[in-house]
Amino acid sequence: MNDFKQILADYTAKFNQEIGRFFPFPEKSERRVTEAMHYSLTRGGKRLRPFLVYETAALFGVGFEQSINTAIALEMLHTYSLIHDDLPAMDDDDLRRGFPTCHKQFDEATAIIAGDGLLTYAFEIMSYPQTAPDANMRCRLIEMLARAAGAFDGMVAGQMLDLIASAYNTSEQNREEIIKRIEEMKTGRLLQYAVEAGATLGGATSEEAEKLRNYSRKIGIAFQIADDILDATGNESKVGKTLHKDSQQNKLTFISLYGLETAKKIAKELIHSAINDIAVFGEKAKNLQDLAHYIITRNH
Ligand code: GRG
Repeated sequence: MNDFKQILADYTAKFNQEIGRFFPFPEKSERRVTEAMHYSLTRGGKRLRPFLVYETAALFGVGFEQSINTAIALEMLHTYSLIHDDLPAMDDDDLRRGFPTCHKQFDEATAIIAGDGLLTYAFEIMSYPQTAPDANMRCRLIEMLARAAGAFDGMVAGQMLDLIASAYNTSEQNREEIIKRIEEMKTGRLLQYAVEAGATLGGATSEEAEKLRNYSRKIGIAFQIADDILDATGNESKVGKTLHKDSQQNKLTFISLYGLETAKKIAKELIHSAINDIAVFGEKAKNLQDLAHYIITRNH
């Protein structure tokens, strides 16, 4: 596992070095928005989604340079969602990744447009020929990203359902369904996109893509359970954000549904099964398997 942490740290350092070349910072008054975009993108972040893109594409012999645009675009889109989620109208957070949130560092209006800027820029980057030389493949990657992030069963839909779910007064069975839908859309879809994009860049067969999709669905749920556990029991300085918000805001979570111990058990079983799903790729899938394990053992 220590080896894996080093592998992730090495990837993160390499990924972070690439960010600069996407930020020209024009000498114009409006550069404040690019500064805010860059600020949020470069203050911490585990880079799990980029790493998933890279490692999945690498299963098929695709190198760092060929996956970096997709990886950066996805991290930009993820960062936009965090900036907007932290706003007073949503989760109202002062701390993100151990630093002041974008609206605290700049101001609310700047944070809104910095999120918009990152979302838009993500799609611009996806359209560059360097993202994938084949235009049809680029189109497919862009459509998949838009769907994963969007309002029809995507991340935006998940956020909407999350915002209104605490008002629901429904049966246990419905609560379970609602939580699963929220998490699948809000957190799961971008993680799934990371793996599907890697598989697309690598030209995976439909059987290979299916194995990877199963893996990504399972790690997505386990990731959310781990996030809920960190919110309930984590160390605020390590996690880098304000904790215990789920219970304060009466959020539906896997812990509120199953209790802490059962939630931990479910996460472990999911990870075990996800690791099995990609065993067919042999030794090449070791980093993806270690990542699955890391997801439920991380402390931030
Ligand atoms: C505003 C449209 C819109 C969507 C927001 C992602 C999201 C939807 C809200 C974030 C709330 C939250 C804490 C979700 C739990 C899962 C999650 C996305 C955690 C953060 O991801 P990490 O742990 O973060 O990969 P880092 O900082 O490492 O990138």
